[in-house]
Amino acid sequence: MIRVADEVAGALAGGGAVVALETTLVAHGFPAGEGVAVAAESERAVRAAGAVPATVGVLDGELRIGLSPAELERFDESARKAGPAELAACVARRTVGATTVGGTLAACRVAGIRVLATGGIGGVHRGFATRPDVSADLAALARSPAVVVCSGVKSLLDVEATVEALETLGVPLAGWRTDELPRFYARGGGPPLATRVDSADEAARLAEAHWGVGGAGLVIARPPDDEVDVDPLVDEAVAAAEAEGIAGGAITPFVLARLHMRSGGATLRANRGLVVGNAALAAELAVALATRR
Ligand code: PSU
Ligand code: MN
Repeated sequence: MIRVADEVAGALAGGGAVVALETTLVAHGFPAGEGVAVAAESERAVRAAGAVPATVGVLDGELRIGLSPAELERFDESARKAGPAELAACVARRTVGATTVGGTLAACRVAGIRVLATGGIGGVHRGFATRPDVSADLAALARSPAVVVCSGVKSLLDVEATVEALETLGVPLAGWRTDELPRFYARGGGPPLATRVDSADEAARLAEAHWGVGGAGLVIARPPDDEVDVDPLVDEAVAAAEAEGIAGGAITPFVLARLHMRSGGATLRANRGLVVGNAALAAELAVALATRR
């Protein structure tokens, strides 16, 4: 049921640096075709920093850890979004499963991968008090010993509630060269962060310490290099999703697509830049962890 690509298996066996990458953003976070290009660019960024990329997804009844360029092409918008609760169905029914952060963390646990990169983690959705919707990314973080490098929490979520939920679950949240949580498209503006790391080695020491005291997942939040001010557009897109009755796992792809359209492509460029930048930082961190061992 699980197939680890030879290159990834070799790196793991030799104690080398490996970075897991998710495929939900490939299939559902970008317009058709562009997601695959972003994935390929992320893989190149990981390699340039001296680590091996392990892009994760379900294909032909197997949870695949490490994909060839041809396999990556199969993650188009027809793929099922696969969080921890959908993985088994994708495997059993041989459906193409594009793994979310939570789904990708399952692969990290079985393969022993300690670092994952993404754009933004899922979290507590706005309006959760009347319509509960909390991403399975959070519970997966609580049980997976891995560092997730991201640009904070997507501002279409309830950012403050997400930060509280992470604390409840015992998931440390540290800023990359910042004392304030980035909000995906914006470099700052999120809640203040009690922990900050300024180098890959410092991040590696924080992760090791967390695992050493019995912890599991942790989050390193890196501000995007180029920010775009889209708060009013986010509010509008979230309202449009609600008005059109979009619910559950379809909310994030709907809102992202609408933002890409309404911002004239500005959010697309920002999203692409931050995903690739996070992959590069995750690789540096994976190298630092491998060096310390
Ligand atoms: N970051 C992006 N685009 C995305 C996502 C993150 O830039 O599409 C995805 C991630 O895969 C994350 C998922 O795990 O959204 C969370 O979805 P949900 O809220 O339905 O759990
Ligand atoms: Mn959800």
